[in-house]
Amino acid sequence: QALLNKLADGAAAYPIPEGRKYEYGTAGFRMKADAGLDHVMFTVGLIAILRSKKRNATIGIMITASHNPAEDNGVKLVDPMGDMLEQSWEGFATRLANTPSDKIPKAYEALVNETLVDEIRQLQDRPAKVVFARDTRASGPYLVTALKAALDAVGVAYEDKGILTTPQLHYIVRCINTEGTVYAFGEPTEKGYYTKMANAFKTLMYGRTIHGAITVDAANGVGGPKLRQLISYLPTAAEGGIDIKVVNDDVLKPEALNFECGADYVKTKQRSPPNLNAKPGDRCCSLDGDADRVVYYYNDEQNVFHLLDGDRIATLGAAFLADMTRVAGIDSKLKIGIVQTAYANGASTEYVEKVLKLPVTVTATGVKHLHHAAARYDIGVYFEANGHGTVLFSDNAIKIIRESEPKSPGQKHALDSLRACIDLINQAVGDAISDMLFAEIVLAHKSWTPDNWRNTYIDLPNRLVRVEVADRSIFKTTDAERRLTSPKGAQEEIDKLCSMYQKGRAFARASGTEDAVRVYAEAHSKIESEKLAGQVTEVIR
Ligand code: NG1
Ligand code: ZN
Repeated sequence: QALLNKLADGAAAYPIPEGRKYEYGTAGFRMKADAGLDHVMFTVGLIAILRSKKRNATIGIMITASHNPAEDNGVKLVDPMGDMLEQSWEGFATRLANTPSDKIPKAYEALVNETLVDEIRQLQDRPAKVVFARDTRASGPYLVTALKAALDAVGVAYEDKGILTTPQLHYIVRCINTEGTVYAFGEPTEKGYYTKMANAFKTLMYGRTIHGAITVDAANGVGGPKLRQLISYLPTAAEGGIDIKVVNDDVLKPEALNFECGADYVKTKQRSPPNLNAKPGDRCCSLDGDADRVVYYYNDEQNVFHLLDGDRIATLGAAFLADMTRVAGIDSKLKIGIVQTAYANGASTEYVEKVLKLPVTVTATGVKHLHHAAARYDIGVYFEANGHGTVLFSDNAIKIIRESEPKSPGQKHALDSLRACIDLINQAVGDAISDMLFAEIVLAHKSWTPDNWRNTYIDLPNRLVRVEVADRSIFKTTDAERRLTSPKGAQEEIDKLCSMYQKGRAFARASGTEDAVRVYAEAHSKIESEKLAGQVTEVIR
């Protein structure tokens, strides 16, 4: 009863604004920071407590709105291994968020009974532990207050990790929960994150040279200061390391965040941030606002802009890892594969299957789907075209890579490199900074320029359209969102249209993050891809 009173008092300060509805979507909860997100924060704190008791582990909470404008914010939960909240719990989070403040004590009690049902007494008495962090948004500290109010009302142990990138928080959660086990992920601190990555980087750079500087656009977000810190742990180019130029790293001017810069800007506008001033051939990349996405790009000698997106990073990384396992003589023991979504360019899929000769799995949009599919390979490389992704090594792969005895200096070098990859790549979640270092290393190993990288395959011209419809919920899909099952007849029409174009491929699906339907089309030429996109838009409108 005392607990219920405390919850009632705490929740009263954070009412739901009139008419507001919340949903835990692909990116957690996300909205204008002052539109009732404080109420959500309070309820998320309670869900984290239940989840922590259920899993008997530390649960993470990340406060960020990623690539959204500065006035937005959001929150998502991190499961014990540093992965996204298990899907079956998203519904609990949504339900509690939509509960008015005065009903929260009763709703919490009901959720205790529902979620901790198995061995109810034991689970309820378990101590809960929560860690949280936020990006650089101005609304962050206030939202932390609302979160703490819930944690204090129940009286659980928590740690405020201050400002971190999303992947850094995921890293710390996984470190805490694996400490002292054979799966120990590292030291659960920010410094531990930098040293683990820097040591792996040094091993991988042995005998290699990175040519020229890499310019990193940090979207004026948390990635800027964090990347600067990492740089202090890395050898410079003169020391056989890397020369990183950080731009757009102003985190003091709130409105600069994601404004005319960042991974989402570059990917959707297909152009470089206007203030970059890179010369032809210079490698550039852009992080998003919480540094879990990265895309590469450069201008060629004719000053034509070329994007090297998530599909490219995936093929680059997979080619390297497949080569290394071959040189190490362990390729027959490991199943390597790539996971993509329907938005992956058809040319990339063909390149993976025909040239790299690796299997491709296609999943629904949203990293949690890709992550789970990648976990079914020994080495699973997953990326969304927008630059969110990573590589997962199975327990079996880690064991084989760690325990294999090299029979030649070449094998030793390959095994050392693979061991270092396991540490360099943030397996908890897609990590822009780690992915960027990985790409730089692979380019150095292959002695590739951005032109070499781009010429591995030529993207099919494509078009992505956002279509406003009266009710997007009528659009139901199957086959990894590539085919519509409803409305009736729509898929047949899309099939007919696709068959009229050389290399024609198109699909329509309801967005999980916006009130719209997205139409994607690709074809042999730019004009055809645009025409196909237009025709499919007509079908669904
Ligand atoms: P939706 O809105 O469901 O298409 C978008 C991105 C996803 C993913 C999520 C989460 C596209 C086409 N879709 O999903 O890749 O990143 O946001 O942020 O880019
Ligand atoms: Zn992000």
